[in-house]
Amino acid sequence: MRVLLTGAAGGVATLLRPRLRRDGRVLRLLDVTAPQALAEEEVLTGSVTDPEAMAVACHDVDAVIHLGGHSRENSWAETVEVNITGTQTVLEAAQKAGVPRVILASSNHAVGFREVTEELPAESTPRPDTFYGVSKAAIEALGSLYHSRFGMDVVCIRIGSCFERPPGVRGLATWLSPDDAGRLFEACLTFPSPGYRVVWGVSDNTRRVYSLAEAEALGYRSLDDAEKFAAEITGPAPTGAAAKYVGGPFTTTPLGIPN
Ligand code: 15L
Repeated sequence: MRVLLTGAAGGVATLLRPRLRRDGRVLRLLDVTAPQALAEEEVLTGSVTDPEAMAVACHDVDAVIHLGGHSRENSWAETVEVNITGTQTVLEAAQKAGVPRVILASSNHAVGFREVTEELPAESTPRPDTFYGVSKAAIEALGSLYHSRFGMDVVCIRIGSCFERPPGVRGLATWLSPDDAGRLFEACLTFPSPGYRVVWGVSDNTRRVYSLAEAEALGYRSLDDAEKFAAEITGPAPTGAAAKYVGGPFTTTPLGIPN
């Protein structure tokens, strides 16, 4: 099995790569700057916005994990080009190459203006908090289109906060631990014929507000809880809009300004 990772030099891919290694599986890494290959990894340099580079990258691939793109707020033009056009380019290349499954890295910011309530369903309709959030809602729509038109399996993961440790007090609710990320992406890679799905990417945190049911239906079982870091995490708890809404501080960040 060969799995293509776009954005392979980025933070989430760096956490995932060692956790997705399996006997008989080759990880093909693609990014604009090449990461150093580990055993059973292939490295390609190129942009997700380049159809030719994506055609080469998708050749002889069984699944794509699309992590490439801007991971924070940026100008509208950059966001459209890299995140939306880039995802369309990835899906088009995958479809043309006959890749049966694509996993798309969506984000909590696609629904950042939904109020924090218990067990927010994964398929809640978009309420983006930034241009970045709009791009994540758009990639979910693109995934739906490519599934419906071409029968590709497409799983969109609305990632909370995927870092080594929960980033701040909000992260105690939104954290996706690296090990749980490995378990979740593995479930998305291997669950038989998922069709089109949207799931939350979150650990089973005591303060969690995102539903786990949709990811658990794919076989994911979280074994981590951010609460074990609670005593070490100092800093102010979110207030105002940052506390009220799922997107936290993204709900007040200036639009279109890189941060
Ligand atoms: C995201 O979508 C970002 O890519 C990441 O950097 C974090 O800010 C995360 O959301 C979050 O909400 O914590």
